[in-house]
Amino acid sequence: MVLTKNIMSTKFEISDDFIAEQNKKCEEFLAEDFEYLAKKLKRKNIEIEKIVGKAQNFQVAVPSWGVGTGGTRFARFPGVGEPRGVYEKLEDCATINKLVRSTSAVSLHIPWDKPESVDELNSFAKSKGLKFDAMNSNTFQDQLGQKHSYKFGSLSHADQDTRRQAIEHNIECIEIGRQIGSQALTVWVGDGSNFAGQTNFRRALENYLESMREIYAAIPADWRMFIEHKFYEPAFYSSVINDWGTSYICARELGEKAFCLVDLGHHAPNVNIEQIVSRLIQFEKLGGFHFNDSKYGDDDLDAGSIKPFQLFLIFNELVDAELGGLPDFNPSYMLDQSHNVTDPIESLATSAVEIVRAFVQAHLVDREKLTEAQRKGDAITALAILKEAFTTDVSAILAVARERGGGAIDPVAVYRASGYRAEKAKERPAQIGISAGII
Ligand code: PSV
Ligand code: MN
Repeated sequence: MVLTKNIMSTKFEISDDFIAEQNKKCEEFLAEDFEYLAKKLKRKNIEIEKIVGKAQNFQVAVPSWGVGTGGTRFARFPGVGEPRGVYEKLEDCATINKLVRSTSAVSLHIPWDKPESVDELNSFAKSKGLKFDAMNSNTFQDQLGQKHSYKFGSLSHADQDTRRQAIEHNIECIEIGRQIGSQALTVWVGDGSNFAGQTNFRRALENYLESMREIYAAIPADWRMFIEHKFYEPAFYSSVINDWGTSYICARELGEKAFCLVDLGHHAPNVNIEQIVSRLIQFEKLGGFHFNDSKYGDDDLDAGSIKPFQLFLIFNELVDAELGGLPDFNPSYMLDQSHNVTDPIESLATSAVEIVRAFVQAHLVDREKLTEAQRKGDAITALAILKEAFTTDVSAILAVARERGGGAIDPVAVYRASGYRAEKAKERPAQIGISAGII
C-alpha cells in the first residue's frame, strides 16, 4: 500500500477547482449557444434537457495502451512524460475522465498491464474514480521466457502445446479480470498466414474454435466474451477470424455469452460498417466496439477524424435499436486508437467527445418521418432527415453535459493550460527501452 499512497499524494493532478476556474472563461458564450440550440430543437419538438441527460449518461471506455505514444513498424516517436506502467496509465486515463466525464472505465491488456498486486491496483483505480472494462488477452506477441512462440499462430496453431499455452493465458486474463471487477474478455488473435498454402483454412478455424470452447467454459455467468475480427495484419494473406461473418459463426457456435466486437479499422476499405452493425444487432450478437477511424486500413486514427458521417450512421443504427427497445441490447463501447503524432490524452479526450457527439446527433433523427420516407421510397427526404441531424452542431449540449458533470467546457484548452504534460515529464523521466506497445 505504500506505493499507492506515494502515487496518490505526490503526483500532479488537474483539480476540479482548476477546471471550474477555466470554465468561467467560456461559460457566457456557452449559455448563449445552448439557449439558441434549445430554441432550435424545440421547433422540432426535441427537449434539449432530455438530450443533455443522454449525453451525461453516455460512457465510452479508454484502452490503457492508448495513453502511451503508439507507433508503426517503422518507428515510434515517444512523447515526454509517457506513462511507464499501469499506475501511470491509470493516472492519464483518470485525467481524460476528469476533462470529459464520459470515460470512467479502462480496458486493460494482459500481460502489458499485469498488476503485481490486484488489491493495490483496485484501490488505486478506485481512488481515481475509475472502473475496469473488458480484459484483453495478448497472444499476438511472444513474451520474455515464453515456452511456445506465436510466430505461426496461437489459438489456431497447428501445435497443441502452443494452443494450450494461449488458452491458459486467456483463462489467466479472466481470472485477473474477475478480481478487478471486469465483466468481459475480448479475444483478438493475429493468427493467419502470409502465403497461399501456409495453413489449412478449415483446420485453423477448427483449432481456434476448439481453443475458444475451453476459454468460453471459463467465462463467468455474468460475463461476456467478445470476438474481435480483423481482415488482415499481422497476417497479410489470410486471417483466421477475418470478417464479421466468421466472428458471428464462432459466437453462435460458442454460446449465449459470446458476442462479436466491431473494431472500426478492421474492415476492408469502403465496407458498409453500419449495415454490419445492424445485422449483428438483429441477430443479437453485437457485443461492442473498438472506435477509431481509418482511411486505408487499421490506421487507428482518432475516432471521427476522417469519416464522421460513418460514425454518425453507426450510431444511427445503435440509437434506432436503443429506442426500439430491443431485448438485452447493451453494447460495450471502447476506443482503440494509436496516437503516433499527438499527445494521447488530447486525442483520447477529443475522440471521446466525438463519440458522444455522434450518439447525441443520432438522437436528433426524426425516426417517424424517416420511417414514412422509407415507406414512400422517398430517398431524398430520407437522406435529408439523417443529414439534418448530422449537421446540427450539438457542441453546446456536449459542453453543458461535461460541465454539469464537473468536466471541462473545452477539454483540450483546459488540459493545455494545466501544464499536465510538463509536470508528468518531470515526474516520469524517460526509461530506456520502455514501450507502451506498438498498437
Ligand atoms: C488489433 O489491431 C487490435 O485492434 C486489438 O483490439 C488489440 O487488442 C489492439 O488492437 C491492441 O493492439
Ligand atoms: Mn481493437
